[in-house]
Amino acid sequence: MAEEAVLLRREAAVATLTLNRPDKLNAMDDSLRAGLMAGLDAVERDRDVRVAVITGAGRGFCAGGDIQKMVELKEGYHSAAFRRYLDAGHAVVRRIRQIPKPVVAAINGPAAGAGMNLALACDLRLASEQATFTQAFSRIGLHPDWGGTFFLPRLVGHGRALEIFWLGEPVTAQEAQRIGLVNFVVPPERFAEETARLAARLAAAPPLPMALLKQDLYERIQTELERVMESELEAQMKCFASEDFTEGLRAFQQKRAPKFRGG
Ligand code: T3D
Repeated sequence: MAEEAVLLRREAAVATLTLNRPDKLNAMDDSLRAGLMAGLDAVERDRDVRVAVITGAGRGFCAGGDIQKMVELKEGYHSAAFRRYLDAGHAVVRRIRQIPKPVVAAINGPAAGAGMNLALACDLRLASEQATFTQAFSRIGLHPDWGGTFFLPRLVGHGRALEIFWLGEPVTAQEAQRIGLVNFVVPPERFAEETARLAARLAAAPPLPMALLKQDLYERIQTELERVMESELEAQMKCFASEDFTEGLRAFQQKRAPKFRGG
């Protein structure tokens, strides 16, 4: 039987969703997106679960959209298929924000592209010192998605956000904490223990005010998030059709620097 793309484990009131494509640093594909949605649905349905934790198997958290999958989409060039693919990612973001329980990103290693924005969509972020955060989109000729253009400037300010988006350089865990991108950074050997400790603290809190606070804070900005995700989608459709995106994908696969010509 095929290994599940997202593992769901429940311990006391904490549900852990583990992204499980470790050989690809948990790069996002259809099975992983669907697994995340199913896991989040289960978290919402189960009255005994009070906290969800999203983490990655192996040495990565999530390397963003699967490059091979994007090559296939680009070769077939179906804009409707690409729109569905992007919509499915944005549905995960929406789900995380709407679940009336805390959702914690426990970032064990590299988080890149949509993987970084998945972490930003969560309510709190705890990172291992081995984690890195990369808005890798510009490196392959794409626009940020998964709500990244909404979340990142709100956390770190517009100037820093543009630097991170445009240069596409990895931000270390320590720097991420310094600029407000993550709440907690812990040494790798204490990562599991500290994740469990944070989740247990949240699980012990009174569920009703926790839920009402999340709803209250996010309701005020939900319309803006929706508007931003729609404009991300339109921008991404344009980038998807570009020659520079073809070059970005090719360069990643050939492990060389891309040469963008503006086409
Ligand atoms: O829902 C949606 O999916 C929407 C669409 C989203 C669009 C995006 O997310 S665009 C951004 C896509 N992601 C990237 O461009 C990031 C690509 N990866 C990296 O830049 C680096 O791998 C990392 C910074 C994440 C980590 O670097 P490092 O040095 O620790 O690892 P590595 O050696 O680069 O990668 C290890 C393996 O994972 C490697 O395979 P190999 O050579 O050992 O066979 C590499 O090809 C593979 N891998 C890494 N990222 C991806 C990937 N395979 C497929 N897709 C990836 N995104």
